[in-house]
Amino acid sequence: MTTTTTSLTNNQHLLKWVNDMAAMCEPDNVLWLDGSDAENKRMVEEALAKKVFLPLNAKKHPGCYLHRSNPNDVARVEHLTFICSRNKEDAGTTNHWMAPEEAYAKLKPLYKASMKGRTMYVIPYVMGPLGSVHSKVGIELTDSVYVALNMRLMTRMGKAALEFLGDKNDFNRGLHCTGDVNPERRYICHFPEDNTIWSFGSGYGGNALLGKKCLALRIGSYLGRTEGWMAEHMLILGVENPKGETFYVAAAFPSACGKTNFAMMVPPKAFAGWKIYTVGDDIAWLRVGEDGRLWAVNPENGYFGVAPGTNYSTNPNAMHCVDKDSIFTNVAVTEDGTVWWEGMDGEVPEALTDWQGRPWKKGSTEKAAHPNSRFTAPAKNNPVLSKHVDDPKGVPISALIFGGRRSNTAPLVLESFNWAHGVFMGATLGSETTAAATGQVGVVRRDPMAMLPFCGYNVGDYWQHWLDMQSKLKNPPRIFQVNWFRKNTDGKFLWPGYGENMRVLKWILERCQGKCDATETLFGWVPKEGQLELEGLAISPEAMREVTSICLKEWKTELESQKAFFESIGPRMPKTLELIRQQLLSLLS
Ligand code: OXD
Ligand code: MN
Repeated sequence: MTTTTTSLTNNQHLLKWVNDMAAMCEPDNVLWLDGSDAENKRMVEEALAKKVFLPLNAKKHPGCYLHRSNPNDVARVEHLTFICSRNKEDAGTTNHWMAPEEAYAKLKPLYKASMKGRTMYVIPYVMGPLGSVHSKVGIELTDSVYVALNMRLMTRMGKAALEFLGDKNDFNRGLHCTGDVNPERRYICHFPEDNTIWSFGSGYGGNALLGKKCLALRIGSYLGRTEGWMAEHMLILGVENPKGETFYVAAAFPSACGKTNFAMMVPPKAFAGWKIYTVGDDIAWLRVGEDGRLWAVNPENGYFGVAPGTNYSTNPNAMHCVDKDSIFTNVAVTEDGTVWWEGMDGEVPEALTDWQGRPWKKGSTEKAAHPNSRFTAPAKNNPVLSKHVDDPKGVPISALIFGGRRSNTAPLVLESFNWAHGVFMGATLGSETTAAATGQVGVVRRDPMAMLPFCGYNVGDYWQHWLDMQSKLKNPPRIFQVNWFRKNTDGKFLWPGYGENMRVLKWILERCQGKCDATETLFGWVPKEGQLELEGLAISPEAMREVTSICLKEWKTELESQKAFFESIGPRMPKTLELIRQQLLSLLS
């Protein structure tokens, strides 16, 4: 028999749905989470008792715990992620599709009695600042204490979310069950028309923390189109100049291309008086304000960042974010119980326990931490957190930036000629793949607006929505394309990246303020010689020339290869974008 703690709400729609789901999953207990500190303490104790959490050195990592996932469950699973719209065409060619009735019928038997002997946690949460028109309520039902504790860090959850919801029926219904973590029985299904998510068989963040990729991006992008706003895979940051003026940009990069690093960047020494403030590191919800500008909120309340490569020189602020009250997933640990991952500061320790709990020795050919090992940290730990992060209005966006991981072709920075050309830049974004999703690493794939795995509807309709937004924007942001990953012929990175990206950001903001003119190329505007602030940067003139160069032969190949991608989108492909492609190509022949 199921026992239920007080439900904390009189919302009949919610009570009925929770009862229906509990009747199907048959948990021993249904536990409504209020978000209090006392509740958190109890749940951490439970996670430790069940060995879902392993203790770390409490002096060095106060309030932090280690989680080791099942080794078959370490990343998002795009091939098992479905958009279950009523019409197949509405999911488009870039998504896996299942008919809603087929998906419900397939998953119901898996959920049936799946929580016997377990607790079903009811997690009410808000994506976005409390009291904001931007924000949305979700309820996640999960049998995973790890998921519940992560959701506590990543969202605004508990009683405040129920108060925000009141008695409305307008909430995302998210059902998550860990099952037996069998990849053969793993499904991440989205039902945009029902505002519902059913996730089964994985405990990994992107598959199981339903507020993040599932609601804030896949369902969010669908809601955005229906309601006239945009959900994007973008960081949001504020830049304060020495005069004390702050400007905001939102930037889309594919997974594991350094969004968290960019969002928390420390400007180089030569930029005395410049400050960066983080609003968000992964997702932006964008709306047109009454002033005709684009305004952004970060729907999340924490960071689920990639650990390897994070250190005190690449991202000191992220290191401070994980100083306390954080969860580490699939990292290695030292003999004294401190966390470790490849790319950490200092010497590689002689001996470690690897991400799977096995002894590891320095010099081993295997990685000690999983390449997609993660930290979950509360935003309030961030030393450079923007003071507007809880502002219901959001922040006004001056520039939108698209960036991929490209060893060739794409120059350091390029400004679009106009909105439609900027949309084209986003639509054709290409990037070399990383470990954030399962599959081959290092091949170029098209990742439009860095949303390929996250767009909850037909990408052709999504691009049209982007194009249509222009008519609503009296003061549109300018659109730029950047590439921090260009390599020389020896395969070495040409640009130092990290904090030095501030130099490019400064130019972008000067362009937005109309402070400088630029050089026109066939594919966009680039900085005039001498315009990029290079003081204090050890980069040779040849490297600078190479990293900003546009090779017509490479661009021809690029534009030609975009043809097949555009054709693959099918009948909903906006003609405007194909015309831009043809026009650019014609300039080369
Ligand atoms: C993420 C991702 O975890 O994009 O943010 O994969
Ligand atoms: Mn992401």
